Amino acid sequence: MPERDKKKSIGIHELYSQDPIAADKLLWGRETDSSRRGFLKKSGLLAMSAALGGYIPFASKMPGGLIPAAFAEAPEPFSIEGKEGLRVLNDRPINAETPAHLLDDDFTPAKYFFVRNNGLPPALDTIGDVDQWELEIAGESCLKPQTFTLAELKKRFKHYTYALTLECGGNGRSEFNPPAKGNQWSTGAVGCAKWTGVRLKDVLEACGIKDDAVYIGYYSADRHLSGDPNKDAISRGVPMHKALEEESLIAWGFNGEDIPYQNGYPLRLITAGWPASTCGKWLNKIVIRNKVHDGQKMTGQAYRVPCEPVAPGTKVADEEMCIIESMPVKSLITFPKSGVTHALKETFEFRGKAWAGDLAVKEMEVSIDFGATWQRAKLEKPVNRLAWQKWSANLKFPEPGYYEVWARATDSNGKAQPTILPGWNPKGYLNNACHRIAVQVV
Ligand SMILES: Nc1nc2c(c(=O)[nH]1)N[C@H]1C(S)=C(S)[C@@H](COP(=O)(O)O)O[C@H]1N2
Ligand SMILES: [Mo]
Repeated sequence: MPERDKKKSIGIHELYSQDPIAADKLLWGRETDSSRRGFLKKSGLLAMSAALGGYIPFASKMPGGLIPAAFAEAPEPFSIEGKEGLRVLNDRPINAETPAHLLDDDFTPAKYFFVRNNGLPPALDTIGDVDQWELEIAGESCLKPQTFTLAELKKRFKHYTYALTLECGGNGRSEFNPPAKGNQWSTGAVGCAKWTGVRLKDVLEACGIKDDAVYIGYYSADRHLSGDPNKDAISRGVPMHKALEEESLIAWGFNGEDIPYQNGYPLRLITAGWPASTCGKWLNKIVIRNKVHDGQKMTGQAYRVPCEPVAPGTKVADEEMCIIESMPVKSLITFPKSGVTHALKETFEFRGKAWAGDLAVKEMEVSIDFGATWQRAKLEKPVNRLAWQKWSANLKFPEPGYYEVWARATDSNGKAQPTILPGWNPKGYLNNACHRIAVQVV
């Protein structure tokens, strides 16, 4: 490629990654201030239209400081055994998220299911014969502690299969400001697969639950990053009422096959609708506790948010942080891929997924004018409780130009996703802001 063309191909995207303030200045004619709308100077508007490849019909409605979705995505090289097309955020431990357009399947295939590891997974060759994999049930509130092999679990208890949505509590963290430490997930720490296993409830009841039981906790075969063999990477849990739900499973099956290695092969806990950190992978022990489980990442500030809302940047004492329970309502546009070019005359079908933690989604809407007006989308029922729901909307655009399609879900309690950002919190959890994609209409 000639030197001159190379230079030209360094787009606004690279500029954003190298110098976001300069990029903002170029696009917006000023430094970022997200509090105003319709501030675009003529020169900034022209520069932005040129960079986006077209006139922006709803420019006056664009919130100030908004980075157009067309620039906000960056594909990166990738290689994790058994995975494809994921965006790798970290390789020690492995953390990789799924681009929205790869979540278009009804149920997320193994190769696209995100990976969030806190430590070092057990080496495959140490897992050995999975029929002999052991699960111990114990804890101070367990009447008859017992150990089952995977073969015994399968033989002794009834099997159940449910489509269950798993989302990391930190999904969306990258948008918080001031930034929160941790994996900078954009939208892709979520997936919905058909999990097969036995009900946690049946196994716990077979081992006897004492009257004073309040919580369960899991222990797993992965190890802490420090390499300390006695330190858990993570050991979390849920209150008894969540543990005893119909859909809480001890699972070995994933879309009819073994659970993928990075997702917890051969056995994992599934308590869907809550932060996926409650779903222990490479599961080898469950304890029934007479107090809130106090394992690794249950205490301090991990997986907790301020009990009362705080101003961005506030330091919050541990006692004022509350454990995250059900995840909030959220949705994704999974088709088309952001950046699509579309002919003006045709109606175009947009589609995606929506979920709402322990609740169902009752309404789905889309906007083509930066959230100024909304149109109702078609929303399907979940295949079972705690499975994500499919939605679709046929859209027409008034004239050629750069658009964004925004999607907004409302849960069965009437709570809708925020259009820009929900409450800031120190660890950057629970960002359920509306997903948006870029669309060029020509
Ligand atoms: N044993 C174990 N279980 C674990 C984790 C882990 O690191 N080790 N990560 C948790 C977190 S924080 C999340 S978000 C989910 C991720 O599940 P996935 O990697 O299958 O997508 O697993 C949870 N269970
Ligand atoms: Mo997570």
